[in-house]
Amino acid sequence: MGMKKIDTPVYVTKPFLPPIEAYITLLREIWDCNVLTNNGPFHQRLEEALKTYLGVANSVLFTNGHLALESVLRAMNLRGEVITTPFTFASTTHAIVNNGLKPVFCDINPYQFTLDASKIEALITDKTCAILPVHVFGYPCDVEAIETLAKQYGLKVIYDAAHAFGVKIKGVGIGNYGDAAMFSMHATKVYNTIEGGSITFGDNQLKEELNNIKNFGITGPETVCRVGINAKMNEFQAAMGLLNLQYLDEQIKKRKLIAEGYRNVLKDIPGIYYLEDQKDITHNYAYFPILIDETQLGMTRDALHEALKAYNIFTRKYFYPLVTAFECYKPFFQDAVLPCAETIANRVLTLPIYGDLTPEFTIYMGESIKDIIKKV
Ligand code: T4K
Repeated sequence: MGMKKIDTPVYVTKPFLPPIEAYITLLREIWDCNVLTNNGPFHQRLEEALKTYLGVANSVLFTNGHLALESVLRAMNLRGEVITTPFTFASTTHAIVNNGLKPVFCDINPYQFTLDASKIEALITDKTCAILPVHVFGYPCDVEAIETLAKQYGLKVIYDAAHAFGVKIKGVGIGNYGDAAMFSMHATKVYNTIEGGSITFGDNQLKEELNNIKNFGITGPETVCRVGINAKMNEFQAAMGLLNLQYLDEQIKKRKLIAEGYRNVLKDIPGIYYLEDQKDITHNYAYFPILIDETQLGMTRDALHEALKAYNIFTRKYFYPLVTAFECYKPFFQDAVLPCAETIANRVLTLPIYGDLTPEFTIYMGESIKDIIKKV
């Protein structure tokens, strides 16, 4: 007799939605004032609210995280090579390439899966203009080492903080590091504006540039100063964002319980490794990545991923394959030396984590995995 299985599928994430009545109240305000987009009142309120929540000097909103990242690279007028990580979502690299820049891939460290800061310097050439690290899964990069290098070589640092909304280093909002940081507020994230993105930064000049780029380069009713794009956040997104911000701390607390639950059940399973909370870091529990040691577990990552489906658990292989293995990049990056990133990509699995999951589910996860390995 097998164990009892849950009857509804559990996916890697489930978007947070506020009570519908509360959203309808805000929708009425949109109906009353008839401004649907183009820097409307909710947009302005959300920009202020995010500055406070993230503890940053500036926040410029975008319709999604990807266009935010593309826009900030454009605003900085970069030319040449950008050192970045292959262990990320395609968006990071696409933002570089869509700006006519060349990505140079640096290996990651095996502990937090972020850029291995000790390997960056060897990749710097006279063409290097910037470093684009990713706080992957919400775990902070080695911001101090990166800043030291950037200062020494006069490079810009733009953090892809897509996963890191609300994360703090020694109490300082993670958006304060580097020349700019991009937060994704996509439905699948800890905090969502349906789709959305924000660029945070210190330099006030960047604000005008970003606002200009995201609105076609328009500077006045009859003037267009540059070749811009349309990447504006609309009022429906901004209203959702304002509302969701009220629930965020509670959601993060619930996620923390899930992370603790997982650690508790997984600690006894040889061959499964997970990340611990780090000293001095306020985590957001955006993702729960695990690493599979095939020999110890007695099965591969892929086999576990498949087997869990029979238990109605749908994990994801974030981030496999590496960006350098994608069809559109593979021919150009055959020579990149990325042993650690390759190992991690081959072993990683991200488990479901979101506020609506119950601690009981983490027990079910442990039992399911044990049931699976018992059978191999
Ligand atoms: N940089 C990094 C490092 C990123 O990870 C991302 C995005 C970006 C930049 C770009 O930011 P955005 O432009 O997206 O703001 C998802 C997200 O679409 C994407 O935002 C995210 N990273 C990436 C890691 O994950 P997919 O293709 O894996 O999503 P999808 O549709 O398979 O959704 C995952 C699961 O979530 C589904 O199995 C079910 C559930 N789900 C999803 C959606 C959208 C729902 O239940 N309801 C929903 O509405 O990319």
